[in-house]
Amino acid sequence: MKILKDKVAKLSFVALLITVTAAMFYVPTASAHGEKSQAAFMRMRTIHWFDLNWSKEEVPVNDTMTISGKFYVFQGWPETVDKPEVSFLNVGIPGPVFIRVGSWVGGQLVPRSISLELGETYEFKVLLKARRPGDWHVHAMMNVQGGGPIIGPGKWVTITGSMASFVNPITTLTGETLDLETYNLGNTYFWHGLWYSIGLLWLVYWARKPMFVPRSIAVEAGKADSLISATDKKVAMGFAAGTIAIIAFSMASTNEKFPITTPLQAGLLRGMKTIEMPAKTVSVKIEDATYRVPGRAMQMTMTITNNGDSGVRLGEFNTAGVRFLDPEVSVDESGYPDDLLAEEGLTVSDNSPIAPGQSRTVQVTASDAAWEVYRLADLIYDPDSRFAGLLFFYDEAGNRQMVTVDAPLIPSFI
Ligand SMILES: [Cu+2]
Repeated sequence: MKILKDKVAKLSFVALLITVTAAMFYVPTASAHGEKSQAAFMRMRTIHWFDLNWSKEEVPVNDTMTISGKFYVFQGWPETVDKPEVSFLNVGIPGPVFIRVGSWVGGQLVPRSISLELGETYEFKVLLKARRPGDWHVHAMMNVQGGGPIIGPGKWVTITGSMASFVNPITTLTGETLDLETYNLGNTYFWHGLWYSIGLLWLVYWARKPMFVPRSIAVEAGKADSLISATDKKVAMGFAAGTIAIIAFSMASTNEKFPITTPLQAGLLRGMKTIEMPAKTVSVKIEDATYRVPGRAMQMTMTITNNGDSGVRLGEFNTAGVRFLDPEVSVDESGYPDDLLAEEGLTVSDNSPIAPGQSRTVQVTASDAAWEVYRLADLIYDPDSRFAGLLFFYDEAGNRQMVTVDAPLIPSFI
């Protein structure tokens, strides 16, 4: 009996070891970083990112790359997200694995928060400089005050080289060239070290003598005054005067060394330049839209009217960064992230060119694993079952036009 018990104990121990070891070696790679868990309707009804481009997929340390593209600020902004009157164009990366050398909206440098208008389309660019080697999922993103982070599509970018060689030089208006990676570090360490030591010195001065029980007894016996000698008082005065002297002296010498300094530059940037989108010649009416639960697709019945002078075909439906394409009409050449690109995800019941002046009602199905992987299917849990997205139509000459759609999205159960 005892032998059996021992065996069981031994085996359980081995099993435990194997489990722990397996857990240590199992490192799941996260392929999305926050956006999946956000409410689906919020992702579909806030900012639509499109025409995104990551200039490189591999960058050595100290080299730069850009993320550029456009974003449309959806007209039917959700109530629970503050309007993007104070927003900040950010990048979603795990810490400064890149540094942001510059970011622009409509050609204007935007180091500060900006004001965006509902219903407008903007062009943006972010210039990044590689700092830490590794594989990083780089997102464009917008922070909205009172709303939170609105995360754009992310793409994997590899940084090669060594972080030790990273430099961040800058030339000030006083003509000095500095490396922001290390600038002023020694000075910061010195002053913190100095004041910390002075604090310790003060403690050590008193802690040389017995600190607690004898002092407590002396105070209770009414002999508290005997605990602080004349020398103690002198030392205290010395510390006080010394502290004030060091502050006054170092402040003066700092002002002498850096005679020109400015306050922190801050404040909202308004009046951002928008893109004038070409006048729309296609109008779309969503008759109804449904999605199956569970399922990987959504269906729309839409009436498309072509008021232009060239036949048009529907090439793409884009919602929450997921792009559903009809390969007969539109093919991605930008290297868009695979997990968000449904190259053959868009099916139109009749996608022959709609002639000028003609109107046609079609069934459109947007179907891809991304619908489930990016949890757009989780709209079923949202308090507002409405979707929004971008439709891209192409005329015979290949000109593109964007039409925004917005309608209730009704679940159907199997
Ligand atoms: Cu990510």
